[in-house]
Amino acid sequence: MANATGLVQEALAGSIRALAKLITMVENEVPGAVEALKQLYPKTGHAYVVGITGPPGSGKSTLTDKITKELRKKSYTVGIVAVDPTSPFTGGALLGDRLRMQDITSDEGVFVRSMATRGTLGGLSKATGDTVKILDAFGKDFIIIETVGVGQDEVEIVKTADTTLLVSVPGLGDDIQALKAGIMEIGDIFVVNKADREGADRLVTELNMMLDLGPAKTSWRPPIIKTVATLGDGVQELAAKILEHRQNLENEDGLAKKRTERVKGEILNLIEQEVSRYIHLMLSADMGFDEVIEKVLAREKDPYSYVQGITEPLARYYQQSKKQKQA
Ligand SMILES: Nc1nc2c(ncn2[C@@H]2O[C@H](COP(=O)(O)OP(=O)(O)OP(=O)(O)O)[C@@H](O)[C@H]2O)c(=O)[nH]1
Ligand SMILES: [Mg+2]
Repeated sequence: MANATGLVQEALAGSIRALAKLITMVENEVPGAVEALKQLYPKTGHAYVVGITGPPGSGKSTLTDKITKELRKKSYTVGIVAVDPTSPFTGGALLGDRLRMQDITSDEGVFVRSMATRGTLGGLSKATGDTVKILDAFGKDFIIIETVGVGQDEVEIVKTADTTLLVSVPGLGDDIQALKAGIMEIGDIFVVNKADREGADRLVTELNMMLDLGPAKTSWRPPIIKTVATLGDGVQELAAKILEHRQNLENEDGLAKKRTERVKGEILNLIEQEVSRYIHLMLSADMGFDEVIEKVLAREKDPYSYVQGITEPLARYYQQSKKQKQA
């Protein structure tokens, strides 16, 4: 706890070392992490967050590297969070990403951090969200979250993003199938990477057909951009589309709406987490829980009354607030 304030001050003054330490703190959920986040929170809200998701090996890191270079040309600073929900270690993923992002890691306007599974995916998405906040407070103009996969779980991670890029590549066959499984709607921009391979145009056509089938919710029709990330082909156009999407969101109030929803979700999540944390603390502390189980088993107690006893303060708080509101 003691050094949270010190680290926050150092980070806000520009210390990369303090920044990295703060991220490790939230990742490990050590005491003091929440204190640090509390202090950093007022400084957040400036960064624009871009999510990049797609199948393993589709070129997300290579794209991230190239997009970052485009943003740097415009003098934007960039934070990168590479999330790998499938890997229990950061080691391998980290090394690979470092190799692919070699020149940007030596650029002081860029900060790269890799994260891998720590316990639950829920924990990972929380750590990612917290890391984004720290990078935001640190002053990064853009934050790119790279995450592998096209499943519902990864969608959680991507929810932190203002603009989401869905990467696909020709020749995967089941790629379109995976996209159908309910994640098409999270894509603001579709990237067909490895366009040097056969089948890129067919994939573009297929994606277009699927977009036609989907509901047209807003004025933004997700564009489909072909890229060859390794050569940088199409990346300039892709970066321009990201900025265009941002402009569109700002014009249509979409950004404000997105951020309102995000804050709402965040508060609800925090409440749930805290309540569940205390319940588990209570149950693991020696508070006669075993005895309660015995009594419930013996039908001397019913589980409902026991739970009501525990949640009593919350119920009281609710009743009080309701009365105050009515008065
Ligand atoms: N031919 C071709 N190869 C590419 C292209 N983009 C990336 N690659 C190669 O594809 C491989 C995977 O690229 P990455 O950028 O690591 O892909 P990723 O999606 O980040 O991979 P994971 O993070 O492991 O899921 C590397 O060997 C890249 O050099 C491309 O446009 N064309
Ligand atoms: Mg990668």
